[in-house]
Amino acid sequence: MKVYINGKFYSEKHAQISVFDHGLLYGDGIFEGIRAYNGRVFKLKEHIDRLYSSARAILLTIPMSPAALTRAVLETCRANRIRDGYIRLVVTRGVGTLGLDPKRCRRPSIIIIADKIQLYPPSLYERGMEIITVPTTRNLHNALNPAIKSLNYLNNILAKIEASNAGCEEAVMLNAEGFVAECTGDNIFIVKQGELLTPPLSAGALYGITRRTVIELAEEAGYKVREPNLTRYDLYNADECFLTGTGAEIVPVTRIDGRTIGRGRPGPVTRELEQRYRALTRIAGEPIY
Ligand code: PXG
Repeated sequence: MKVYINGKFYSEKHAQISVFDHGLLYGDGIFEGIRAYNGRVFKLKEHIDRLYSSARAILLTIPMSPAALTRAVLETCRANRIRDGYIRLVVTRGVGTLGLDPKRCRRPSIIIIADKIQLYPPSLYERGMEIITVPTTRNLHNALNPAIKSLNYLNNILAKIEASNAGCEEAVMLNAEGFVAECTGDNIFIVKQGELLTPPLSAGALYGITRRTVIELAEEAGYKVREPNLTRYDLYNADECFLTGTGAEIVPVTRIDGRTIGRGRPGPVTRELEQRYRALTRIAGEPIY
């Protein structure tokens, strides 16, 4: 594997970053998780745009234009002969000193890793996932805004541990008001009487690129999509439920907090959207070669 660090490629063994990098010392940085399908990078522009939006929100100037960074992502895919895979794009505040002050960090570090993707087992997509709401609430907008895809993922990791301790793969995170926000690495949707409902971004979710794509696909397919605040009651009484994310794509959910959702099997709307999403990933994206 060849890893891109600040304009150069390193072997896996030599791909190293300083212990004084504020990405490590303070989680001071941002990232994107991107997928390649069939020799194309899916939704690359959207991921690059979100990375620059995260950077702006934390006052980090990426020392490279979006066009140059796009070229670096494609070059990293080529260097690793990627046709289908997973790309992790990381920008840290850079090497500084012990002490929070980001002014001590002279230059942000840019890292690009292109690897194989680790997927959930196929049986999970066939049968559906069981999820649980957890005690750890989503970060407040005024603390660490959930729209920032920062290197500080402890909020999500704590929720993931809580789900895992309860024998579940994913956690539903509520916001401080008790409304549904999202899961630890996925957005959440329900289907109710033929309509698609997903929490508004103001409820405390990442501006998910898969979420947006699924909304567009659903509207094309003739479904009405709304973004109201949702409570756990709405989840329990849904006809169908599914999660969306770059890594997971569309995951059917069949049990929430011990309640069976719909008929306890992945529903027809979820299946239709899965098919439409898969069809899009086969043809769309930025060509690598
Ligand atoms: N919410 C959170 C908190 C996320 O981290 C999503 C929603 C879905 O967003 P996208 O834009 O991907 O549809 C994410 C994305 C991983 C991994 O390695 C995690 C994500 C994406 C890719 C890989 O677990 N999270």
